[in-house]
Amino acid sequence: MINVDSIANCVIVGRADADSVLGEPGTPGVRELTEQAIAAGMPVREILRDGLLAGMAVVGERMRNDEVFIPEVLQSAQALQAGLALLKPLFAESGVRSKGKVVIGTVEGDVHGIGKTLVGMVMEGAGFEVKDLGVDIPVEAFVSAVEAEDPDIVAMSAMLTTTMPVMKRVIDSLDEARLRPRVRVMVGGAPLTQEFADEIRADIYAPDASSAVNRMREFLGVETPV
Ligand code: B1M
Repeated sequence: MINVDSIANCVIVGRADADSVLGEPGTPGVRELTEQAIAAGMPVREILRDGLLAGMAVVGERMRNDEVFIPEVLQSAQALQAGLALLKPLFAESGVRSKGKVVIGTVEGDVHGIGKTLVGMVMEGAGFEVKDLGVDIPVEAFVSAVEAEDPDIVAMSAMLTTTMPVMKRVIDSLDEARLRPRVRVMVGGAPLTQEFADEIRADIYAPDASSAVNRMREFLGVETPV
């Protein structure tokens, strides 16, 4: 019987798989436990929310209190990503036609990529074509990607209060390049608010992955919320 708390605990200690030197030797890591949970029919949402993300929430709290530092947080991020990779195919709706195209990335100066990747995965699962630019993406690279890819939505993530202003620079640059009428701008990330999104003239703000998809569907006039 799989206990979702054991997945959370492995994320907390940074045990990506059974070969990891971190955590309890001889016990499974996130990869094996996630495989077992999937095989046992545990809902993806539960594995994600109560296992992987619950573990990372504890790490975030410990980081805030200076109880863990960058090397430990990186190990936890890698452990979480080992589980996320296994969930990815399960998000996909089979045989759906593209409902729109999204270019997504984390803004310059910010290397937090897990939330952005998750949002992209859920969008893909909901039938959107997603071009993931990665993390620490310069302003000009967002503008060039809009020019080259002609997406319906350009989606930006920021996890640091210090990188939030970069989103406004991207929007201003899209204006200057006269690309703004062609593309909707979506923003998200833990420190953001609707107020901030309004202030920088973003079209869409979403606090999490599923509301990101729902808000995008509303904007593009695509039905069936997730
Ligand atoms: Co950093 N970090 N980190 N970190 N990190 C935070 C964000 C922090 C809140 C930790 C803390 O103090 N408690 C804090 C930010 C404080 C602030 O500015 N308000 C912080 C800090 C300070 C830093 C450094 C500056 C630390 C230092 O060097 N002293 C440094 C900065 C590096 C840089 O970017 N230049 C740093 C580094 C790192 C690591 C590299 C070690 C690692 C990232 C590894 C990686 O991504 N590959 C890391 C991590 C893992 C975290 C925490 C612990 C977890 C983030 C995460 O992945 N969460 C984080 C604390 C926390 O958030 N609890 C923290 C899981 C993820 C699924 O959630 O990213 O929130 P999240 O995404 C959600 C929503 O936010 C939303 O949907 C997602 C899914 O529901 N969302 C969107 C995200 N993007 C969206 C886009 C959308 C819509 C919704 O539309 C486009």
